[in-house]
Amino acid sequence: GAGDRSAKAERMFQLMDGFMTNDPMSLQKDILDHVEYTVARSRFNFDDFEAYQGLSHSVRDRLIERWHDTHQYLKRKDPKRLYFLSLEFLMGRSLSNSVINLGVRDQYADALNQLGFEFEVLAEQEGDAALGNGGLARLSACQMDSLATMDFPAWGYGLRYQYGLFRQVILDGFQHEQPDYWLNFGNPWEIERVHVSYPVKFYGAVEEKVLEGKKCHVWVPGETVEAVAYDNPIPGYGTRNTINLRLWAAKPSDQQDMEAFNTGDYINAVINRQRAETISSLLYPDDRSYQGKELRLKQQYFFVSASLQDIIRRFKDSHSNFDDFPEKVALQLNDTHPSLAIPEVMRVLIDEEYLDWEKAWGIVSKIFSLTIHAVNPEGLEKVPVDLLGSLLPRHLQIIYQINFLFMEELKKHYGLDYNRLSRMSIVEEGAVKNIRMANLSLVCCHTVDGVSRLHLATLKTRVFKDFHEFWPQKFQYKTNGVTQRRWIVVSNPPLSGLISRWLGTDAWIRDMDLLLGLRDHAEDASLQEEWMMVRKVNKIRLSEFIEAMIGMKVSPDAMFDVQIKRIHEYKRQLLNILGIIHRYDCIKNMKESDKEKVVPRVCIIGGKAAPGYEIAKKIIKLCHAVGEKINNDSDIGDLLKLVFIPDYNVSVAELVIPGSDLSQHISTAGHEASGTGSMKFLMNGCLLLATADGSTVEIIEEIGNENMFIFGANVQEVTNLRQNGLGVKKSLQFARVVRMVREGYFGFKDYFKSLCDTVEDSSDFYLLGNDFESYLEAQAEADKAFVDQKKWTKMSILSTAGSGRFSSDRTIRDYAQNTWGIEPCKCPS
Ligand code: GPW
Repeated sequence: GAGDRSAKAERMFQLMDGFMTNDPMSLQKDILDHVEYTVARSRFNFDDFEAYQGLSHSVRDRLIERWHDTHQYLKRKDPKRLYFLSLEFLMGRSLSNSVINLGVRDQYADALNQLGFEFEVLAEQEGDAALGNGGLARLSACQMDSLATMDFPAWGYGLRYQYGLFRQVILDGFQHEQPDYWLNFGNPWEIERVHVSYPVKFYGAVEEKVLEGKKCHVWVPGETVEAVAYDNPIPGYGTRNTINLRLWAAKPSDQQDMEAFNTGDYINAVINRQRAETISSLLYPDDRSYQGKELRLKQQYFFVSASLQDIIRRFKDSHSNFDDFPEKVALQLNDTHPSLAIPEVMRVLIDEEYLDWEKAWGIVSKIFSLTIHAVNPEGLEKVPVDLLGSLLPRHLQIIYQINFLFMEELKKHYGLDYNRLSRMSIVEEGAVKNIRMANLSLVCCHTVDGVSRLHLATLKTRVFKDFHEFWPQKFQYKTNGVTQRRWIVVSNPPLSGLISRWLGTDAWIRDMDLLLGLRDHAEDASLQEEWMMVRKVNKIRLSEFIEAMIGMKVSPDAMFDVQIKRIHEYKRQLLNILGIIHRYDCIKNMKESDKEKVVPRVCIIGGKAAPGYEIAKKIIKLCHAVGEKINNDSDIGDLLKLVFIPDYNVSVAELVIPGSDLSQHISTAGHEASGTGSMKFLMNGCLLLATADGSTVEIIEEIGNENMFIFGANVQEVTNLRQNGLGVKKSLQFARVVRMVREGYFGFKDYFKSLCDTVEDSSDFYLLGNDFESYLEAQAEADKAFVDQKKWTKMSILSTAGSGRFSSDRTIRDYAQNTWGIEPCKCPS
């Protein structure tokens, strides 16, 4: 009875004091216990990896404790919750981030020292969780950190891929892909919940029945797969709140293939069952190009269906009808990838909860919001009607009905404006009929967010013009941000310490605007000196990494010039490489006496190309071919080096960013929706060389033009250039460097031909030729500034000082207030 329960709770609270203490003795005992009992190694003999395992299990225990407390508290308070649906989360490593957010880093470091281990060394044992491709996926991870830190009642939902993003291996300068079986050595950061599982249905047919005098739809599936939950605790910084990222894995369902078992084909039936697991087996590695693949659609529905069953079950635990659903549930779609959630909620409410269409629609139209990350129509998802109809027959019916009603509404408003109707229709007519997932989402979501101010402006005037005219109030933007916990505190401890000392507080870790306080000291000689020291330490660390990775020695006195991000034509890594060729050519043709004036540079490029993206792969090869030539040229020596960092990922970024002097964000204006890498560099005091694209426009407003190197055509000029034909203004210098590649100066003449063709006069869609001169000028400005180290350091301090706006805390607060309508709910500590 109730008495029993409160007695039990009382006893729990008494015991609590005995749990999880963080003094060095307890931590050591805890780590050793895990080495002995969890990892099952002898306490007298274990290596770094086993120590890492023991350590991470000890941290995991502390995470679980807070995670339980948070759930318990939220259950009692029952606030409106945010459910963040994303097909990708690029979490990277968890250990350092966890101990820092839990506030026990130093305690663990001491405890380990006494055991003869070093925290940093053990942290290096951890592999990355790479369940995502690039910016979109890392953004989800940063946002989860902010949601937890600011005590928002939020859950993340996604897929637990067995293979994360492929590993990039470079052979003879060519990219090869290798599988990332990241679960090989166990994953202490997840909690397997065998009892939290739901059946997910596919294929089959819809039958119409009359139940209690009402016409009903019954979906009889052709296949059922079980979704099993794996929970990943996400600790907030400076709070007890620890939220949950629930990832689903596919397992065979008990309902699967019963006939085969009954007819005695035991062996084949078992083998067949196992195939269910392929649904969550791999992450699609294509960044922003949509292929109409059935498995991908299955993944989308699988995670959407399981998540919604979970969300609705939780709601029904404490509510007897759906009237309050919109007051308790906000569903956020991270791009259109989870947009099947819309027809799925309609289906569940109508077919399983027996609400009528109007009532169900009334709920659906209040709960969904969407963030769009794409700029172009090519980036928007379309699903062939045949594919959708065979996999999810009932959903196709519902989508058609939504579209029918929407078209009626449009006709009332615009009359029979056929062109407009066909542009706005959810169904795209043509040789292959498609469902436009963006149109479906725009019709059903109460709010649609862009990821920067410029991005929203572009959406309004281009791809979503019609929708914006019809529903202007639906459209907002929330400029992206990144979490300073991972991108300063975890990855750059020396800078973190320096900032706190100079501000006299570490409160900036929860309130980034406080960094503005550094402005007052930007010209202070002693801050500048400390600042340069910290930067030097990080550059030395980076040069050691480069040497260990590819066996090349680089001088930490050179300017480290970095471009790391996915390889894409629009991001213009090719412009960077052509600029490097130009620099090489100049040095090569220089009088010996002039060489003293050259600012030595180490150019660093890193990033993955989608496996099927031929041109991107050629860019990687070109980078290696050029590097081969430059790095072995004795005329050049230390004046110029070109390094390609293989297998770029989150943990590599954590090391490279703090050690960079200059970073490049040089997309053709109008093509980068936001960009978030730039924000990480900015926080770490790295200067930006950039085009006026995406969030850079807003960075300029915070930092000032004079503290950055901005170049190239702006969005308006790009539009004009394309309208008036390209290649109007092409420099001789540009023609020369392209010719060098074309004529085989770096070898592989035939192979690079198609790459050169992409920037040839009339086909230079991304305007490399047009922007080249201005790019070189910006680079020359950077050289000039670097010579004056005092000036450079001031610019660097001002970069960090002005980066506060680009914390994901600011983004999330804005979403909470203006899109989701949720409030913090702080678990007492
Ligand atoms: F296709 N982004 C991404 F445009 O990483 F939707 N993957 C993607 O598939 C797409 C976008 C999409 C990136 C944007 O390119 C970048 O500008 C933005 O900062 C990031 O998403 C986070 O919003």
